[in-house]
Parts: sequence; structure tokens; C-alpha cells
Amino acid sequence: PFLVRLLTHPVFEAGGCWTTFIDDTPELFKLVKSQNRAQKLLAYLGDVAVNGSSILGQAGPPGLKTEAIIPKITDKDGKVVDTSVPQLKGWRNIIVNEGPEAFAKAIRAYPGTLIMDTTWRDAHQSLLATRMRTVDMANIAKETSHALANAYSIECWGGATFDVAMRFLYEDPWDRLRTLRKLVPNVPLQALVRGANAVGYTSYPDNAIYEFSKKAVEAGLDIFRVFDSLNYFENLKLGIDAAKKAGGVVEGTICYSGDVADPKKTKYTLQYYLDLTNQLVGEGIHVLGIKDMAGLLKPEAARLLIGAIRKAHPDLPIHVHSHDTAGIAVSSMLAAAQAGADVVDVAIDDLSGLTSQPAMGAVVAALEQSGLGPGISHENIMALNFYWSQVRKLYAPFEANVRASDSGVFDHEMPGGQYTNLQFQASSLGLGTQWLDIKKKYIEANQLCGDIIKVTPSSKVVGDFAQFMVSNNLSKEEVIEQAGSLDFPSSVVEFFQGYLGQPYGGFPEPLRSKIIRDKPRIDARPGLSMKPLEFKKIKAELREKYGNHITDFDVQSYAMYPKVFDEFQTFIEKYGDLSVLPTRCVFIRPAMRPAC
Ligand code: 3PY
Ligand code: ZN
Repeated sequence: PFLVRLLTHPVFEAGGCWTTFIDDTPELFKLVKSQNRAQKLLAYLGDVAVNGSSILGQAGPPGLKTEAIIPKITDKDGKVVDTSVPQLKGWRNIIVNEGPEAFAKAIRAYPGTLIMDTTWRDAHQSLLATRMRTVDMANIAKETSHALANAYSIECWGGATFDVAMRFLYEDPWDRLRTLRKLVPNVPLQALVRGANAVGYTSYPDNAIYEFSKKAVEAGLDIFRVFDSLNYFENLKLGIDAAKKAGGVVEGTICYSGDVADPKKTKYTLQYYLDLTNQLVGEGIHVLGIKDMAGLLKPEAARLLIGAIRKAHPDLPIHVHSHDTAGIAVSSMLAAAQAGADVVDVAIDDLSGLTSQPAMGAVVAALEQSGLGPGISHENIMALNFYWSQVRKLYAPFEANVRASDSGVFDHEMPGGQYTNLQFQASSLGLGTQWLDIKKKYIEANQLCGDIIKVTPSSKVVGDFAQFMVSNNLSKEEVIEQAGSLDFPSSVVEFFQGYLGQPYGGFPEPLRSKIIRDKPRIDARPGLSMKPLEFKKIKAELREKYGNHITDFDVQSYAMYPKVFDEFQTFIEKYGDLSVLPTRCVFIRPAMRPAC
């Protein structure tokens, strides 16, 4: 069957059997593996029926025992749309036919405010520990292509999803992107990339960032939201250049911290953001991203910030992202839109609010009433929501224990994605009752780091530091006094060494020297001193280890997460490709009969 598939493949038939053909068509190899795929999957189902799923760990069972019902999508006349085929009309056509610059111009010219849907990435990263499986997105993807045909983009990739897909879900993140691309050909697909940290927690050699970006476009990505966890321009520049050379739409991004409307907050001022925006514009970004990862942007601050950038850069499309941790994000997104933002981020109602994005239905309704409608029907939002209200129950085991808004976020500034994660980690370390202490220590740890921008991976540094202070019962003053002899978490030491880049305002001294002692210090862009990765050599080694199905995409997975990739390969060698199984058959407690 492999040979037949190879010989009848359209690229092969068109005479395109050049040397990278095998690498570029990984799907051809699926059949080779599939010869005993059923057996492997049966082995998996047998194993989990007896022992329970390792994916589920100690968590309880999913709350949905049947197939989720797929809703009907209607057109503007109320007629039911044929969703057996995806919608073809959408903003992506401009990217494909005319390129990123034309796309940016068209977005800027749109009279309303468009939306990005984060349901497939940030919403489940923030609410469900990033555990959403590809199949649950794919099952509603064609309907989504119709219902959200006028969306600026759908965020479906990057951030923590790359790591979690392999580490916990035993899924290939590249397959996810390819699958969703096929099912949603019309709406641009967007990823969150951490600049020089790509989709990891550390700096990578420059050639890894370039190759990763190139492969992402090949797999179907359109828009890169490129940020740096310290707003360090040198790192940003690299990520922007890599995304641009890959042919993507580049959303150069500033991470928002502090409060531009509060005169007492003097570090991250309006001028600071205007200066950074000017630098990004100088790099030729297509769109400016304003990433309020913790949900600190209040409506008045949004008016000030977006108003000032709009005035300075009338032609620059502005895309605003926030989290609803304090419960303020719907009003802030409306204020941002009224001040001149072109795109705001929302999540489908049932996966919105709290540490996720504001509700799509609420924001769209508010925009409509202000004459800034994004061209999405409320009826269809409700239809999609019907699906997600069922599917969220499948992920009940991963629900965070966050039940109410927390305006304390204006003080601790914890990013939405980290909030739930840190709370979970606090309980698994036996520090659950000290969650309030951790939030307090997070403020002190941030001050010890010099009041830094906090977003992955710099937020992990502050989180680890806070946990360290709580478990060792240390005050800020005690850390300063005893810094020369304390055994700090490695993420904290590496941050002070300069492995993430240079924080705005520099590292606090003498604390830095006391923490890093005689370890190397890096005072420039970390990638500058890193040796390029040898992709050919890595591929040969991986093929030697796992066989010829290893592709250049796999090489990139390995480059980002070598150990996780090895474990993922070992798992699929034993159990095959789990991504084809319905979620209710995968998340199984011991001795629970699979409902499939
Ligand atoms: C990530 O980097 O994963 C984030 O979501 C940051 O907000
Ligand atoms: Zn976010």
C-alpha cells in the first residue's frame, strides 16, 4: 500500500520526486506504521482499561460519555450551510495571493474591529492545562471555517501546545497544524512564538529559530505572534527576522506590564511602549501585537496606550491580547477597539473568562453595538459554543480550581497561563494551602529580579523563585542577606546569568553577582554564543534510533525538546498514533470501561 500511495501521490505524479520528497510528505509513511496500528491501539486500550491512562494521572474521569453533537451553522439568511466541505472565503486568501503586506493593509482598512479566536490555543492553555487534543478541534473545524470565516485568525499553535502535545498527549504538534490547515483553508492560522525561545523555555541557537519558523509555514502556519519574555529587543529582532524569512505574517509583539494610566508605576511607562513600538516598526513588522498576558490592561490604560500608538503609526495594524483574570477584559477590549485597535482576542464563551480570554459572544455583541462589528454572526457563535460546552466536559480532569475573578492580579501580575499552572504545582508540592503566600512571594520575587516583564519563560523564573521563598520560609530581605550561600533554583540562576537575555533596566546588583558566583555571565543576546545545531547529523541519528519515518519536522521537535521527543517516539513505537482515538477513549481511569 505504501508503494501505491507513493506512486499515486499528486506530487510524485507531477514529476516532483526530488530529494526532499520523502521529508515533505510524511503522511506517506502513515500506512507503514498503520500495518499494525490497530493492534497497537488495542494494546493501548487494554492497558488503560486495566491501569488507567498515564495522561489522566490521578485526575478524575471525563464528564462526557458520548460523542459531542455537531451543531448546524447558518448563513446570513438563516439557511443551514453545507459544512461537509470547508468555507473557502476568508482573509487568508489575501495572504496567499498577495502576501503579508497586502494582508496588513486590508486588515487596517476594515471598518470594524476583527477578532482572533484563541479557543484552540490560549484558552485551553489557560483553563485546561493545555490538554486539548487535536481530534476535538478537528471535529468542529469545518463548521468553524464557516462560522468564523471573517475572523482575522484562529490561534491554534505555539506557546505551550508544542511541548504538551508530545509530552502529555503523545501527539505530533506538526500533525495538528497540518490537520487544522486542511480543514480550515480560509481563516489565517496563528501561533504564539517566544522569539529566541521559539516554543521552549530556553534560548536556542539561531539556526534552530530560522529552521523552526520555515517548517511552521510549510506545515500551514500564516501568522507568527513573536514576543520576548523580557521585551529584549535583540531577541525580538531575531524572531521577527526568522518569521519574515519563512514568509509568514509577522506580528511583532510588546508584552504589557505595569499600568500606563497609573503615575505611581514608573518603570513601564507609555513612553517605554512607544519607544519599543518604534523599534519594532523599524524591523518591518506587518502587525503590532500588544500582549497583555496577565490581564492588567484596564480600559483607561487601553485608551491611552492604543490611542498613542494609533496616533504615532496611523497605518500600523494593532492586535490586542488580554486575559480576563480580574474580570475586566471585555471592557478593555471594547476600549482598545474604540481607541483604534484592528483586532482583539476572544475565546468561545464556554472556554472564556477567568484566566482565559474574554467571551467571544460578549465582545462581538459589544462591538456590534458600537458600530465596530467584526462580521461574525452571534447565532453561529452560539452554535459553536454548543459544541464546546459539551467538549469542555471531556476535559473535566484538567479543570483548574479557579472559580472567581482575582483583581489581585493588578499587584502580582501573574500571566493567565501560569496562574492555573502555579496553583496546581503549589498543591502538588504540598503547598496548596499556601497559595496566597505564593501570590505574595511572587510580588517579592519579581522585585528581587528587578521588576521584570513576566511571561514564559521569565514568568517561570519568578514562579520558581516564589515557590523557593515559600518552601524555605524566606523574606525578600533574607534572600538579599543570604544570597551568597542559598541554593537557588536553576531557572533563577540561569536568568541572572543572562541566559534569557537582558531585562529592561538591567540586573539588580550586588544580588546578581551573589547568585551567579563564578558561573559565566552573558551580557549580550544568548544566541550569539551558541553553536548552530547540525540538523543533518541529528536526523541521521534519529533515523538510526527510530527508523526512516523520521522527517525534518521531527528533527525540529527534537531540537526544541530532545528528551520529550525521545519519550514520545518510544510511546508511539509501542502504542501507535493515539490522536485518532476519541478523547473519551483515551482519558480512562483504571478499570473504567472505555465508552467507545
Ligand atoms: C506562552 O508563552 O505559552 C504564553 O501563553 C505566554 O502568555
Ligand atoms: Zn495569553
